[in-house]
Amino acid sequence: MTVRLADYAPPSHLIEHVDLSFRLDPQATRVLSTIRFVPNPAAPSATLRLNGEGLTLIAASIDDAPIADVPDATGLSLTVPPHPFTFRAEVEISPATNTALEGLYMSNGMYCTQCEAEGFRKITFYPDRPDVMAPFRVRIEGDLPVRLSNGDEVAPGEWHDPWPKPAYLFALVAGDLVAHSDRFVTRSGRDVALNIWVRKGDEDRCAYAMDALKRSMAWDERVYGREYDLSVFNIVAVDDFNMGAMENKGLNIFNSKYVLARPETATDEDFARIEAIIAHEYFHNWTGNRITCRDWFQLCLKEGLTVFRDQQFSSDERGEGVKRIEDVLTLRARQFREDAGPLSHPVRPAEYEEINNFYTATIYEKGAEVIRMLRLLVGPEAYDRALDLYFTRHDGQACTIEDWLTVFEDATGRDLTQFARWYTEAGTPAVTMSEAWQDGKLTLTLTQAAPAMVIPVAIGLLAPDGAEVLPTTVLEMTEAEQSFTFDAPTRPVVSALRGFSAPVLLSRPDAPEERAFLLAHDSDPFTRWEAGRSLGKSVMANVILGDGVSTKWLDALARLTTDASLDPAFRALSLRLPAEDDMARTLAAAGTVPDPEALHAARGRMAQALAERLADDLADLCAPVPGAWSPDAGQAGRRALRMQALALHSRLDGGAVAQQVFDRADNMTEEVGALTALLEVGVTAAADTFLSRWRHDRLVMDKWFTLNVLHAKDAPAVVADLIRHPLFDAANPNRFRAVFGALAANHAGFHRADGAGYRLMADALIALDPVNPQTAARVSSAFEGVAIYDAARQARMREELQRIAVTPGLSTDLREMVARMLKDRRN
Ligand code: B3K
Ligand code: ZN
Repeated sequence: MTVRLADYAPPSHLIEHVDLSFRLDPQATRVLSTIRFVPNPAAPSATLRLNGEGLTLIAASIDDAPIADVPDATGLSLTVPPHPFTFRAEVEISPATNTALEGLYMSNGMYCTQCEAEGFRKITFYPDRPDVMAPFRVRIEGDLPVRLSNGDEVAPGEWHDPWPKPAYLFALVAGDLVAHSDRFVTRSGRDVALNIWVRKGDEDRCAYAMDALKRSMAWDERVYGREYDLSVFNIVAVDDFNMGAMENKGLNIFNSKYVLARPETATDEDFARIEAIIAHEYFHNWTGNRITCRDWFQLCLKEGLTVFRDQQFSSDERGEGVKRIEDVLTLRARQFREDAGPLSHPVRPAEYEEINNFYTATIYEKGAEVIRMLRLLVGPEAYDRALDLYFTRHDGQACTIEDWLTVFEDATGRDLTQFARWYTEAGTPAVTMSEAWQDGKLTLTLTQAAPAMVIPVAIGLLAPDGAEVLPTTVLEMTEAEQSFTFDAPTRPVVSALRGFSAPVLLSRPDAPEERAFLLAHDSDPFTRWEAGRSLGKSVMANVILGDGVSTKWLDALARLTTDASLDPAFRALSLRLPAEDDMARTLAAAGTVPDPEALHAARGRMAQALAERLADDLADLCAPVPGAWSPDAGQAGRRALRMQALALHSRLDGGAVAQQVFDRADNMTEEVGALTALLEVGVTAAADTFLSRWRHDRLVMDKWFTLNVLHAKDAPAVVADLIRHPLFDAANPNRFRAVFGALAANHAGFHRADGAGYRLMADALIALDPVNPQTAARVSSAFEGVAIYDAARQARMREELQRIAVTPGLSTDLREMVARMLKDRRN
């Protein structure tokens, strides 16, 4: 059934209070609910519709009078009195057989929940929509020692959450768990107990997440003036989880992958991601929980804002320039890709079949970009004022994007009617920039297609000696074509879209010399890196056509890589060649059909040429990182550069140095880096060593599965083998993604001409769908690039999508995804 924003209607009833009792049992958990309903004067109705799915109704009553109404497949319709009343129900559910991991389910003997977006209806009958908010009291009966829910614990296994919340923020956990505990005193003096609950044996992997949590709490007080509002904050690590983590009020539930870390088991990237996700979920306490969404179309209200906040936090903690480049890499790899294909949708969509399919890069990452632009346009002080107003005006409410924009209009006096298009228009705007220099004046002309968006284009001007003659200045584009003029006695070089000031595709006349100049001189880290990236892409395009690898590019990159005055993290990022998937889309946008094998070969030739060019410097660059191991950004950057250099070195010595690094590694970053370098040059024995070292560690084994597929010469053959491995478990989302996410990420392997990659992927999705539709639907976006490839590959991909589409009993989740991808017929 299609759900439309235009059909939104307020709830017929509001809730004063909810009381829940759980009698836990793997196959027959009883849930008793007592709900005090009050008619909503804004939408009076004599009937009340409650959502409910897969529930066995034992008994129900209204004001103690038993009801005879019978539930249908999606809920229960009640005839209700015109005054406040109490609804009671007892239902039975079976957490042990809930493999979809939505609602109440079990993971390694522990009970846990996932309710966002619509999982609460699998726990009991309820108006499961975000604009119905209520305080909850929860009692958990059972013999498990640790029983947790939202809010503060009022008696053992009994919890009270005074903050009204929608059902999607409800959580329950029960298990034989141990806590890593600490405290945080808020700036107004509230003493908060902090606990990270894990399975026995994982206690020594919690310290970093705890540290990140305390830094997040302090940062939100300092930067946004937001304090925590309960006396306890619990985090639980769960092995079977469909996504990264969940911001349930006072009880965040995390995929164990984004909590557990020790230097020997987690890479620097894992540490950075843990820090960002811990912050993200914590920040939701204000942007999501205290102020929530009126309906799921407004999802970006909480997600875009919270991603923006976690990006600001990581940027403050780890350094702005490098963080921005990393964020743009993710944005382009995921969101630009999504926006260029059949799954493209606006930041605020107008309709959906299954809301879980809309937890996308567009809602999250583009949603954050829109807020970044807003802040750039109004300035940081006005942004802070608007946010203060947002928190005071809307605390305790379920809001819309209109509410959000109105706050900015009221706080700044600015009209945001045109800016609001960023929320309703799908697709990545294309901007062209041309320049003319005459009579001591430089004129920049910018164009965009209709309808014109508000696009902040940050620029700087550099003199021929590299000195900055115009510091960063924001040009505000509001029309289809606009010119801006600057005094310039000598012709300057334009550094454009500094800091990636807008999520657009900027094209400029091709001028390799200017890009080489910017790569050498630009003071803005993003545009400097971008200059190198676009040079790299044009080199790759030429290499595909049979050219040699440009020596100018090699020289420029070698100079930058060996410039010890530059941040190693920046050098490591610059040394990373454009990804094949990114390059494929770049070629397609320019009208060339990408050939995955040719692309892979070209990238390999560039890496080989780079290794040869840097031969004399690689030994130095591969030298151990000095000092005791620490997860900080400085050391992580040094390790990143070292690992890049090691991969190049392997191309010259067949992996000899990488093997030494692998054998001696005392941290996972270097162990994985060295293994990657070895696999890339075909030394697979190290993968066996890795397996025997780590076979009992589930999170590290996910890495082993991924690396084997990602660096395979013949990914489909490797995947076909791995899914028969005793440690493969399709029902565990981390393991499934470790293999099939990696298959999709191995560009040449997935797109193998005979279609073996497509077939394996489709087989896996068909098999997973009845078990876990959410994860199946998520991974199916592997096919979203369908229309950019040659006719034969397109036909093979469509054949597989079609085969999925006609599978009997397909979930709404996967059906919607496949139908959208099959509609794509642009070629
Ligand atoms: N809000 C959750 C995501 C829920 C996904 C539901 N399919 C995590 C987050 O964004 O913080
Ligand atoms: Zn979020």
